[in-house]
Amino acid sequence: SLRPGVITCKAAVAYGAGQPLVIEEVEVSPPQPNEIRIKVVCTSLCGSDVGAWLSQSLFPRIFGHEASGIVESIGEGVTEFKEGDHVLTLFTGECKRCKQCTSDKGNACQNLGLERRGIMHSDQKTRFFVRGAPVFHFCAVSSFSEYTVVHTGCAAKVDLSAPLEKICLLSCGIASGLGAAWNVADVSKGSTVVIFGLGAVGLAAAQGAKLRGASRIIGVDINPRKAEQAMKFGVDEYLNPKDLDEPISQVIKRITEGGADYCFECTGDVSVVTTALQSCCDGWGTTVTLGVPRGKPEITAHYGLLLTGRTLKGTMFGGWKPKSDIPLLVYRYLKKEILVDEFVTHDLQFEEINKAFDLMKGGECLRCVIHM
Ligand code: CXF
Ligand code: ZN
Repeated sequence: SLRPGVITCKAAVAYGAGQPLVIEEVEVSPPQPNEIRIKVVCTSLCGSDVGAWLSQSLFPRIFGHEASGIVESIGEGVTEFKEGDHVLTLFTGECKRCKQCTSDKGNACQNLGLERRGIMHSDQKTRFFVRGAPVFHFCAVSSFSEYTVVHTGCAAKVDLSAPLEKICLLSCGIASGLGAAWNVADVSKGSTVVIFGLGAVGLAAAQGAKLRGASRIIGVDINPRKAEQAMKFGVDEYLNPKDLDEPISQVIKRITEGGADYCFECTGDVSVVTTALQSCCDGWGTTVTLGVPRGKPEITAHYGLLLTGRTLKGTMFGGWKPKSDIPLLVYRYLKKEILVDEFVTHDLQFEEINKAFDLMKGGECLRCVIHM
């Protein structure tokens, strides 16, 4: 006998670091005040899901934070969404009231920002249960479930005509890369850009730089297979640090006459932050970090790199105001101004979700879209 409003459905539950997910029946609580319950339609796998699965210790847990879906039911006080609305989930939300949300300078919402404890923002509880025991959330989204509950501030309503099996990519990775180039670096026409890490996020940053008129985009990755598809996203030249017998920053400084205008760190290896700073030019060279480190998060660099005028900028979700801006990015996709479909390298059924984890771990995909 279920509590009123509870539904049961299938979810992929992680029971331990690096252990294959188990698809099983979960109970999903009804949406609480200011929450909505979503029927997840598609969810793509992001490197951060794999990173957290491999390195964190909060289990059992339902991962997934890059998703599209349809509103199934709404909680008390919800006026902004109705059953049937199409939404993208937001791993970092927007309350529209706090100091961050009311400033146009940033997007780190103080109420609905990145949730790291595996619970819901509003009551510090979970909405998932397996055999009566609570299951932790991920980023207050947990999209590896046929149904999930999110705060209204952690969902963006999108155009009904937009294909949910593609726009799920705009829920995290692709939006983050484009935003890093446009909002954070503000790449200018004719500039030289270096992208460290040619996964989906790095290639989205490359696309953003290209659309701004960058004249030279150099892609760097230790996996030569990453070079294959890089050109269609704007990368002009590929460098593999493993093929070089001098430091990559030295090569970049030489071929760019002193360093790049902009570098983007999209690997999550903190030592690459230093390399990126060393690869941008004196005076105005700017490094933007997008990668999410799995291990030791400390960075080190010679202070002289800053004394000579470089800037190091961090970003979360490409600086986008998630609820306000993401629907507009969906329109830009519908108008064919940005590439999204091209990032989908694999379409998988929900039952095959562990294959998506293997592909991401092995650096063999850009984005796997999981169809629920
Ligand atoms: C990440 C940011 C760091 C924690 C997990 C989610 N964002 C997107 O991938
Ligand atoms: Zn992500």
